[in-house]
Amino acid sequence: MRKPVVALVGRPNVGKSTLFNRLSGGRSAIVADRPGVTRDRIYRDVEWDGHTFTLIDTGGLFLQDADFREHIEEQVTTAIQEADVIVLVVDAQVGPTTKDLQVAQVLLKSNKNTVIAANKVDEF
Ligand SMILES: Nc1nc2c(ncn2[C@@H]2O[C@H](COP(=O)(O)OP(=O)(O)OP(=O)(O)O)[C@@H](O)[C@H]2O)c(=O)[nH]1
Ligand SMILES: [Mg+2]
Repeated sequence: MRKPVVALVGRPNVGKSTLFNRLSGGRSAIVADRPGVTRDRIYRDVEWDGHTFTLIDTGGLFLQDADFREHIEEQVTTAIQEADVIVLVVDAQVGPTTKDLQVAQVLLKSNKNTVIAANKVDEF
């Protein structure tokens, strides 16, 4: 049986890959304190709280001044299409930004079930 697919989506640098590594129990996604680190999507099968699902890490949407922005956006679009549920990851330290709103609009158009995860609440 096909496992449910959950995609982590958000603007750059909000901590999608860090969350992906935490949930998948590995270090397959590269993490760094600068936007545009993740470019290609990554898949891992995850068991969390008694549930098994396939998790997708994606690159950040609306990346500024990058010639690979279009490539990232194509990758994110594919992940959104494949997902049963999307986790919209935001940075609670920075608060809502215009880019978060733009990402939310993309997800609204996709008509996919979406939950928001306010990340980075450990340090204020
Ligand atoms: N304090 C704190 N920092 C975090 C948390 N999650 C991620 N970070 C930091 O935020 C920065 C960006 O993390 P990434 O996981 O690379 O972010 P991303 O959303 O995957 O970034 P892109 O792939 O560039 O879109 C890194 O310096 C992380 O260490 C968190 O829960 N708390
Ligand atoms: Mg990343």
